[in-house]
Amino acid sequence: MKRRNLIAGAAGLFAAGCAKMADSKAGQSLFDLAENWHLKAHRALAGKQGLVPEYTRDEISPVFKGNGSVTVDSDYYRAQLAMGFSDWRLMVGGLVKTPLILNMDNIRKLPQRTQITRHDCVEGWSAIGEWTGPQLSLLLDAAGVLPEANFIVFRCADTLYGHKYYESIDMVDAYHPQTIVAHQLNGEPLPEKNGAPLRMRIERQLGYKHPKYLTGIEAVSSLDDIEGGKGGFWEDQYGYQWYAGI
Ligand SMILES: Nc1nc2c(c(=O)[nH]1)N[C@H]1C(S)=C(S)[C@@H](COP(=O)(O)O)O[C@H]1N2
Ligand SMILES: [Mo]
Repeated sequence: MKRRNLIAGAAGLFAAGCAKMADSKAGQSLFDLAENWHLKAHRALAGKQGLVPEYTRDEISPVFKGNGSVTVDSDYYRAQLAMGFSDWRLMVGGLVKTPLILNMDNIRKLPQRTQITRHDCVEGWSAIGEWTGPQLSLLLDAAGVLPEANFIVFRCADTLYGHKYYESIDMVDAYHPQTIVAHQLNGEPLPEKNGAPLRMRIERQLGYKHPKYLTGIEAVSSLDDIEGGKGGFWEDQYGYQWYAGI
């Protein structure tokens, strides 16, 4: 509850809309009940999860290569890049009580987690990097994920081989303590090739599950109607596994 209070201010400030359900008193108490039940279920899940190994600064790879999209081919992105992403917007929506729109400043002002982890790509390379950003659970709690949400979908700005990049994870990974919305790599703002200005780190999953150029976070009940229906770009186009646990 304390953690909720910590960011309640931020959530109020950036609320993109208001939840109709919360209007009536009866609706509100029902809502609180459902929400608290859901929150407790998520917390119980998070508590059971192990952390992946974290490394020391001297183990950081000298080069963290860019893979897949290494930029975004749009005027909007070029303009954003030129002005240091001061106007970039991250939407948090879908099955949530209060949709949020956050800018980079909002994201940098949230409590941060820094972790030095190993990235493993299915193409056969790995790299160790230090990532910084708020835990995804903070944003989800600020928006108030509704009980019927089963997955979190990540929307990206880039198109790869003619298709929009996107990804999705279950609630266990969404609330995992090492799942963060990263805006820094090795103490610097994210380089363009690594997903500037925002990319997910979902540390118990393979590289393709870490979406770069993040524009939206969406809580959904099912993945069937999202893009190709298999939960991600590689899953839809090339039959990769949706669950890519390491
Ligand atoms: N938006 C977006 N996210 C993406 C990709 C991409 O092409 N577009 N490639 C994925 C793959 S396969 C890997 S291995 C990592 C690469 O991250 P890096 O460029 O920081 O090395 O990003 C993942 N996330
Ligand atoms: Mo990858």
